[in-house]
Amino acid sequence: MTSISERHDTAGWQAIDRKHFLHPFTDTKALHETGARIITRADGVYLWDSNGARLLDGMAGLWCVNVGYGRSELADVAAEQMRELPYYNSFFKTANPPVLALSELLAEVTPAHMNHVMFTSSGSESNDTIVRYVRRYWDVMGQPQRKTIISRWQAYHGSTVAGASLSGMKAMHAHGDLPIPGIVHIDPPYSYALGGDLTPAAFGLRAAGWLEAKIIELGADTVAAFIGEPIQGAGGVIIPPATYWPEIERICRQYGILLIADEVICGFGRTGHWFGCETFGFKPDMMAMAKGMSSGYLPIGGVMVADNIAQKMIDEGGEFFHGYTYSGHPTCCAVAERNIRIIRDEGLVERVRDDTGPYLQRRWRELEAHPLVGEARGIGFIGALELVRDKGTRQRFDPLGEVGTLCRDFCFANGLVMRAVWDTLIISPPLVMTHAEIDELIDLARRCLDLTAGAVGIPS
Ligand code: PXG
Repeated sequence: MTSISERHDTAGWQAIDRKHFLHPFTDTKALHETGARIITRADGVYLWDSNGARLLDGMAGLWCVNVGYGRSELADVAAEQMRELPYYNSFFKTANPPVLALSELLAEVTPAHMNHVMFTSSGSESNDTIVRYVRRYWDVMGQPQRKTIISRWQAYHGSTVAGASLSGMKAMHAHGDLPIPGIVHIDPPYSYALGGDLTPAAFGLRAAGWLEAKIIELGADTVAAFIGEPIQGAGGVIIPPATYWPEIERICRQYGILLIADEVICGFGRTGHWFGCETFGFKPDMMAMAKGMSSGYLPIGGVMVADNIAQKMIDEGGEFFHGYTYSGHPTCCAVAERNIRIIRDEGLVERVRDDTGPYLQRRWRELEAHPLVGEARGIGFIGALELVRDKGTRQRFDPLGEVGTLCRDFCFANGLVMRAVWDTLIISPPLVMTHAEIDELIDLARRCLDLTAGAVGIPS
């Protein structure tokens, strides 16, 4: 049997795309003018398109292919599990071996105080689950007036109704009358944009103070939780100063509100620890997970719950009326379990922490010398470049986003996948990337920065 990708050539696939396929987050009319890029295969850190062009994948798919492409053991595990038990649910007092093996392994790799997990099929579903669980928890605690969840502008927590409400993207809110009631936002710890002349340490405390101010404004006994990505990914790789998260944790404890970490991007090694909360030194009450949990090989997500909260809900909560057809899907769980064992057994987290992460960060910061780059920042295997008109004053291009898109398009045309968030270029490569591949990434990025500078008339 020939593979699906051999059925049509590029033009044939693009014709079907125009006729039938509505892409996520896409101006469909504009896409129809250029035609979609058709990705047909991948191996290691590389992708190939239907014209045979090779791309170095600086984004690990969409922040998720942590173990890299072409892991035949994951394909084998999926095939074996599909033959044995492709699907069964976990409702009505049932479970299956893969969901239990994965639950046990997650308890091992997540922070020590978290030992219970609910499963979902995506990061959005994980955050929706958290909204419902948090509100139910406060009901069980006899404080049903604690309903409000505080999030941050430029956060990304998903695209479902609750996920998009938690997200701090105004353009998303405008589609669908969001946020839903009971979700409010504070400014992010975005030093480059908001830090002015403050030292990082002072800015971190100031940004955490915005949470305290919001809690006081709302009335502490109405606030259920604060949710944040340890590093805000899709909002532009916003890396908080080291003082931020410990102060956020102190404030949450002082006012008795739950602290939720959205680990959908940071989880499973990206920051050089298993979870971003460990990199930044705080202990969340709940964690949203997805993406790197299965390295994207199959859709699966989950919510880890701290022991004291899980125990309260078990002892006093009765039935929690929540769950999905695919919560604990045997095949997805089997693949996720093997994926996490690969990350652990190959020492990928330690490699990113001690070897390739520091190397990538050293090379990445060399790009700050480029005339277009106002700041090159990153931790572990995540990074961002701020493209600005004037480095001295941090003056941005007008209109915002055009130059970022231009640079992103040069990247694609020259064999590199980077993502643009307005004029912030970001990377999140597979955790298996080698030193030589990092060198290739930096060379390609520099070449594309030069092409972008040339196109906007800035000498490089
Ligand atoms: N939380 C975080 C931190 C995310 O980054 C989600 C939740 C939602 O996950 P699902 O699986 O429902 O997509 C995400 C997803 C981008 C981009 O353009 C980022 C995400 C999704 C789509 C696009 O960078 N992150």
